[in-house]
Amino acid sequence: MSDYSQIRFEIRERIATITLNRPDALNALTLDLMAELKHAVEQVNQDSQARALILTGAGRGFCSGQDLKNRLPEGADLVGTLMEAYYPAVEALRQCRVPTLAAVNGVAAGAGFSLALACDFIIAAQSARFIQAFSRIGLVPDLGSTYALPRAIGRSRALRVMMTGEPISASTAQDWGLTVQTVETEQLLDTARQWLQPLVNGPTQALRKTRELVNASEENSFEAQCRLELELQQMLRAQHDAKEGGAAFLEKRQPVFKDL
Ligand code: T3D
Repeated sequence: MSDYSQIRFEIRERIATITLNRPDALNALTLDLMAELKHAVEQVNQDSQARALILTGAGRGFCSGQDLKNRLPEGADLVGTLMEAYYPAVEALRQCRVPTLAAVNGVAAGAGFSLALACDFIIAAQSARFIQAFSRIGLVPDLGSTYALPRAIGRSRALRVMMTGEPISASTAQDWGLTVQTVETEQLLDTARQWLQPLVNGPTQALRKTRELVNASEENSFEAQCRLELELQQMLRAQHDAKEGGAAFLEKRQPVFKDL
């Protein structure tokens, strides 16, 4: 599957970009779109050139969540279908081989907000809005929002925006630490690429293991976490990048990292 119909995909100058591409519906999610998203993330994992991933949306929206004009019928197996068709795409983003950044160009609503939260970082255009739209239509947040949002902005703020459905503006998102930067809409993708440069040049494997450690810390005791840190440290010390990093320090030069 490389002829995508619901997304656009490119890898340029070591950065992969996946653009959700249903602008007329503000990039609402469908089974096909989620299958294409998962496939594209797998392509990134397999491409040794790719050192970072940007997820963004075509047109004026980032993603409006589930396509409300194209839902599973009442009585269908929502759990089975979406765990098979939607969850793997989100999990693929969360486990991506390279650092991931959501460049939120407009509204991110419902499960579209959840998709942004599945990325390591979010940069928002000034036109961005983040809406936990679920309660507005009598549903609970899904696609990982109840996991990721309280961890990102704290329980009270998360409950507030989930229960009220009130939009979070780009400036509030930055104040709350949800986003790492806010930029003019026209500069969003250039800024995202620049922001990612240190990570593109960074030790990809160690960066991925850092994310793995932070995720594991949600469950581990302090002792188990310290042990896991050292296990990963021991593994990394035997790899090219840690040897190169140490040598570059001693030789007073920039390291050239290669490990995938
Ligand atoms: O039941 C299940 O399937 C379980 C799954 C749940 C997961 C979820 O994600 S539930 C949450 C689903 N999403 C929403 O409830 C958000 C719905 N959209 C909105 O509330 C608003 O569109 C926005 C706040 C996102 C943006 O508002 P605005 O005023 O900027 O744009 P608009 O005029 O409402 O929308 C523009 C077009 O996009 C419009 O099409 P039209 O009428 O011009 O042909 C609108 O219908 C379409 N659109 C927007 N969101 C969706 C959508 N079409 C399909 N599905 C959407 N989610």
